[in-house]
Amino acid sequence: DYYPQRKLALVLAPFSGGQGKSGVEKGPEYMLRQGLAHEIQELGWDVTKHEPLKALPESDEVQSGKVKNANLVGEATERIYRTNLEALNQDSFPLTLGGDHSIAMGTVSAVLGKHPDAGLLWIDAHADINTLQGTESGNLHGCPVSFLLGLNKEAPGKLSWVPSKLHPSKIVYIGLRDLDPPEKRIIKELGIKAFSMYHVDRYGINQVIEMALQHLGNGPVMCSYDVDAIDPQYVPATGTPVRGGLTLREALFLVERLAETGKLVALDVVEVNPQLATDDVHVVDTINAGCALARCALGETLL
Ligand code: Z70
Ligand code: MN
Ligand code: MN
Ligand code: MN
Repeated sequence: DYYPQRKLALVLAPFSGGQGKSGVEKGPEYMLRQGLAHEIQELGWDVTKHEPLKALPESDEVQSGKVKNANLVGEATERIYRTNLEALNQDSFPLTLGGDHSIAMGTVSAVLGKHPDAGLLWIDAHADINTLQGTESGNLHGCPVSFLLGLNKEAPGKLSWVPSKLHPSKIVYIGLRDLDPPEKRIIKELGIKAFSMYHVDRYGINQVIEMALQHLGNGPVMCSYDVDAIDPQYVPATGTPVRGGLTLREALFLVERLAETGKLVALDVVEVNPQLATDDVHVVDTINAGCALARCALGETLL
């Protein structure tokens, strides 16, 4: 058990600069309004709230080279990194609420700063492993893994802070179903363990998570959870919904199992975008799913 004192740092990351759709910066606010902080307290955690992106400068950049908002993403992710590393050093579990998935450059780097042997579970419909060369969209939320692995020789502007501490053998994907051709090539070349929705159907979610954990070995585990891994029938309010995803039970089972191992050291819940809902039910379903992921990862459903 990494957190016998049950201290939790709730890190709000209302950030949208890694992609083009506004509204994803509203994710933390909606999850808090749902009562998430109180729910976590009721699970026995001592919760402190952190807002590293307060007074983040307005971006005046349009595009720096091939990717958009490189300086803004660099500034935001470095702040998140510092906040999360400090939390980890004080024996707190960082729960980071996004925001788009570019913020994982900060959250994962912090965990690897504290626990160099940590494994990373990346739950997502997408691999987010595009390089500066390979990205078609120029959206940095499609690139964080390439930065963490050090696949970009020269990081533009303020992105140069990101340390490349992640070894390809220490990341496992679950839920993939929408990859760009260069991403498939990178995953193959580096031999990265990846369970797509095909594997979830073939083996079932229970066996997939066991294989994932076995691959990562015995050290601590971080989970970066993009809610678009879950089928849009349960999580419609997200920037890039892709049909054929995890059921809500499969999605929650994943983090329940992580809680059971006692090896989970940090969690991100990202890409909740309440503004992309077409009705109120969509907002409620999406926010409830995001909050349930956090609670289940913290042991709510364990007996
Ligand atoms: C695409 C890109 C992405 C999330 C979309 C999409 C990446 N591969 N990630 N939505 N969450 O733009 O690089
Ligand atoms: Mn993602
Ligand atoms: Mn995604
Ligand atoms: Mn796509």
